[in-house]
Amino acid sequence: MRLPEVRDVPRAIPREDDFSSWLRSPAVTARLGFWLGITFGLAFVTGLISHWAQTPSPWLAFPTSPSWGYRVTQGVHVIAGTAAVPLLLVKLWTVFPKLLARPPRDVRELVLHGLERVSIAVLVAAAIFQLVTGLANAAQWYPWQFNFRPTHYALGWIAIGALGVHIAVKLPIIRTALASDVDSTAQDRAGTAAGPGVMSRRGLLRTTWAAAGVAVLATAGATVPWLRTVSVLGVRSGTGPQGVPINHTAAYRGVVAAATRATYRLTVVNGDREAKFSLADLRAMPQTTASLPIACVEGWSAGATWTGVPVRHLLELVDAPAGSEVLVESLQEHGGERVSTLPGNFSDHPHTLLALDLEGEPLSIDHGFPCRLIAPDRPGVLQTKWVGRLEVTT
Ligand SMILES: Nc1nc2c(c(=O)[nH]1)N[C@H]1C(S)=C(S)[C@@H](COP(=O)(O)O)O[C@H]1N2
Ligand SMILES: [Mo]
Repeated sequence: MRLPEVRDVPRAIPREDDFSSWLRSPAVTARLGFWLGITFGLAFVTGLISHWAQTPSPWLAFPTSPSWGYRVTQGVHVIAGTAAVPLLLVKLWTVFPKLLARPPRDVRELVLHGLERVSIAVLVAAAIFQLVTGLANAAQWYPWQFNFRPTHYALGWIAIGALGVHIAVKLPIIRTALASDVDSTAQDRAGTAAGPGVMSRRGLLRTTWAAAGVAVLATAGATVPWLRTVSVLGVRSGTGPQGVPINHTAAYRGVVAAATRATYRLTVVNGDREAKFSLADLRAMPQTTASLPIACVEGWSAGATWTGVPVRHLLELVDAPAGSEVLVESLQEHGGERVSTLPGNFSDHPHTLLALDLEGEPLSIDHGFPCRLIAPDRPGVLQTKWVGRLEVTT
C-alpha cells in the first residue's frame, strides 16, 4: 500500500536533502562510531565491575587483589566517559540531517523506519543521559532527585543494549565504510558535495581525536599523579592534608564532637561477645603498614601509606571465625557512607586495616580520626571513616 505524497507544503523545517556537507559521510560517521563504541564498551565493563564491588555477590566474591584494581577500573570508567563526549557530539552532528529524512511511503518500510527511529532515539537519549549524569557525578554536582547509582546502572544496560542493536543494524554500512578510504564517496547520500569545503574529513577526525585527548588529559590527573598539574577539570586532583584529598569533611558529616571525644571506644561485636577498645588500646596492638589507594567512585584516586590494626586481629579478640562478614559503622549519625560491609575475603586480608596513621602521622580528623577502614581493591565510598563499631554479621 502506498500513502499519498505530501507536496507543496511550505517548508519551515529543512529537509535531509538541504544538507550537503562533504563531512557528513558514513565514512566519517563509522570512524567516530568505532571509537565511540570502544569508549562505551570500556565504560560499560568497568561500570559492571564498580557495581559488583559495591553490591557484594554471595556467589562470586569481589577480589581483594590487585590492591590497585579498582583504582584502575574506575579511573578508566571516568576517563572513557569523558573521552566519549566530543566523539558523541561530532557523531551526532554528522548524522543530524537524518532526523529530517522524509519517512518512506511504503507502509512496511514505514514501520521498519519507525522501529529504527525508536531504537536510535533510545540509544541517543540513554547515551546523553549517561554522559551528563556521569560527568555531573564526577564533578560532585547532583542537580537531580533520583538516586544516581541504580539509575546510572540501569541506563548503562539500556545504552549498551541499544548500541548492540544499532551496530547489528548498521554492520554492513560500518564494514564497508571502515574498509574503504575516509574520502570514499561510495556510501554518501545523493546530494552530498563532491569534495571538501572548509575542512577535510581527515581534518575533522583529527580535530575530534584532539578534543577527546584534551578531555582525557583534563580529567585523568585525578587518578594519574604526574598529570595532576594539567588536569584543570580533575575534581579532587589537588592534595589534601597528609597528601590525600578529602571528599567529605568531618564538619560536613557532623562527626567532629563524636570523633574527638576523650571517651571514644571502638566496639567490636560477635554475637554475644563484645569488646571495647580505647584509642590507646588500639595503639598498643600489633600494627601493620600497607600502601593502599583511596579510589573514589567519582574517578579521583590517591595512593598512600596507612598504619593500623588489621581488622582480622580485632575479630580474633571476639573469636570470630575466618571469612566473617563484618558491618563497619561510623560515628557519623546521618548522611551517606555511614556504614559499609566487609565481605569475608576482605575481613581476612592482612592489609584490611583499621588505620590510625596516614603517612606516619595520626589521621587528620577529615581523613577519619580516630580510626578509619582501609582495605585493598575497594571503592572509596566503602572505606568508612570515623569507625565506632565492627559487628560480625555472618
Ligand atoms: N563515615 C564516612 N566515611 C566515608 C565517607 C563519608 O562521607 N562518611 N566518604 C567516603 C568516600 S566517598 C571516599 S572517596 C573516601 C575518601 O576518603 P578521604 O576523605 O580520606 O580521602 O572516604 C569514604 N568514607
Ligand atoms: Mo568517594
